[in-house]
Amino acid sequence: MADETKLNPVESIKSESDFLRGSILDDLSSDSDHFAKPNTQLLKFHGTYQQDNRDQRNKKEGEGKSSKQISMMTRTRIPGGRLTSEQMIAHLDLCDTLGNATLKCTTRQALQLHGILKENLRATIKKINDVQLSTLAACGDVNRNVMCCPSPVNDPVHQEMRRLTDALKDHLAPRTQAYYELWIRDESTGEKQLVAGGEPEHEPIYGPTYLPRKFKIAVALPEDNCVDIYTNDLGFLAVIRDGQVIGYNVSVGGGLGTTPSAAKTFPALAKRMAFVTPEEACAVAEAVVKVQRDFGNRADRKTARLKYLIADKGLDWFRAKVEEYYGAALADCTDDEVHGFDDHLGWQDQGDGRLCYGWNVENGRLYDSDDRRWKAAIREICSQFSPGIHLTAHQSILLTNIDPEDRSNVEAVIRKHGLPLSEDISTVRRWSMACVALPTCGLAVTESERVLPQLMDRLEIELSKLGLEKEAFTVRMTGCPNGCARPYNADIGLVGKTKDKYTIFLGGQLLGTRLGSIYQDVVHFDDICKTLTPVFVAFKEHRQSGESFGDFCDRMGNDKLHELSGQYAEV
Ligand code: SRM
Ligand code: SF4
Repeated sequence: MADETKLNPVESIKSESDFLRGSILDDLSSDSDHFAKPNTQLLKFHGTYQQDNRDQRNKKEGEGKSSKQISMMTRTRIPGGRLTSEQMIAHLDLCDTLGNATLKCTTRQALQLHGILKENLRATIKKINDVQLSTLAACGDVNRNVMCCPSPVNDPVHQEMRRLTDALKDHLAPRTQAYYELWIRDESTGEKQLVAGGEPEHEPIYGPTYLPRKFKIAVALPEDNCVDIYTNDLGFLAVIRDGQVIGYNVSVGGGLGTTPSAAKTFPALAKRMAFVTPEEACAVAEAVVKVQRDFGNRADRKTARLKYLIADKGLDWFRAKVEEYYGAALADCTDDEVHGFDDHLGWQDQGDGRLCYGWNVENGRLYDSDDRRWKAAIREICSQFSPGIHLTAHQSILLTNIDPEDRSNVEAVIRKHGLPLSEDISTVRRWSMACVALPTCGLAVTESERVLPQLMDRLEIELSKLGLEKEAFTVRMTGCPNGCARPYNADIGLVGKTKDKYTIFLGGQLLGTRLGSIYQDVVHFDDICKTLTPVFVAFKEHRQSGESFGDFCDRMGNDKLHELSGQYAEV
């Protein structure tokens, strides 16, 4: 058990780092293929993780060698997932020239490059900044990429939500000049500079040790919780009257990471705390961040997220502290609550004479193989039609601002490169997603992204035999219990437990408002489909009219589900 009086070592790395500099600059000029350990903690704030190729690691160990093939992952922060064709092409160029030739659309509407060698890291980050994007605060103990519904509709509601997303991103951005010095400034210009006005550097919101842990925000609307608002530390759910956003219901303390062996850890959905007007939202977000900064656990990183502070002290205490920091009492939440979810896939009218195409990218991975050429297709679409690119929280892409006359031309490019249209994909695959896991993620205990497509092949057959192929439910897989593909509130969550084996969670919900519970533990990958099939039969036989798969599993409860599926497994 962590000593609650002793600060976690990451805290001194932060406090001694001179606002996130550490000795990264020295490491950058050395010949070594990797960064020193303390600097790897600081690099996260700059949007970079040091990783090693786990496939290669196994191979080398087999040959009796231990050397690792080290490279960096860089994550570009893209508020609300909105970027231009040029910015997308710049990332494709980078993955081809300096990365591992793939690009990952993440579950938080960002982009990740993998396989960047240390010697190319500066050029990579510089190029991302050259196209007006940034990796600063994409990772680390700060507010990260702010999520927002990616719909391109330009009504007052979406405009206001986009305004708030950008305002939160700016308001909570780290102020350190370290990022500029390390990655952007011309190397030849010499010494560290003081910020404008010659003032010593400081972080007005975070302070020198930043937050105890990562911090995540999402902005959603009741009819469309596509960003999974309640899995975030802080959520803003739009309250709409007469077509205008009059304010937001603020939720606090969501987070999914858990360590099954540590009972003190758990996934949690955020709790609804208060109502704020659009004008109050940024200042209240700052107050929430500051309360977590001052009272969050800095001894034990396993229990340092905001959800543990709220579980420990209670929501009433937390709200009172936020009001104290904000300087005024807050109003109570309105009755407005999440009641819909849109994955935005397929053709949609933007409402301004233009079209948007929601394009399903399986598990968010863009690559070119002999028969499927994602990168080539996107390049061609971006160069020819110059659409806006909006990334969804389900690892997919919306192509926006398409001239209706180009609809069939866009489809033709997609097909030409061997790719399915969203309309060609089965419902179960459309609603599935997997985290990165092997070979790059250092925390993975099982495969995820690389095996989910095979499981989908099997589930498609079984669901169609049962006539359930049109049922919409979420299947989300992760390679460890950290929950990066948000499996715990999915209808079916598959969580890597130990080599090739998964814990199956059932009973979450498409709307993202309920956590599932463990149905069966330590199931081999090859047995997942045959474990789930009797539950599908039970669902078909005993569901109530219109009931979703997750709702059915939740209503039945685990004992009854096992009893029923036991009967059907024998048939
Ligand atoms: Fe995550 C750590 C990938 C969304 C919870 N996550 C990691 C790391 C950086 C592994 C590490 O620490 O060494 C993974 C990098 C793998 C790689 O090779 O790229 C990683 N997380 C991802 C992404 C790329 C998954 C994906 O396939 O899309 C997502 C990037 C989002 C982004 O653009 O910012 C990603 N991670 C999430 C989410 C979902 C969300 O935020 O909506 C969660 C659950 C929500 C939450 O935060 O609780 C999530 N990731 C974690 C955790 C557990 C945190 C905790 O409180 O315990 C870790 C481990 C940690 O922080 O110690 C983690
Ligand atoms: Fe890695 Fe685990 Fe996150 Fe998957 S869930 S990307 S295995 S940390």
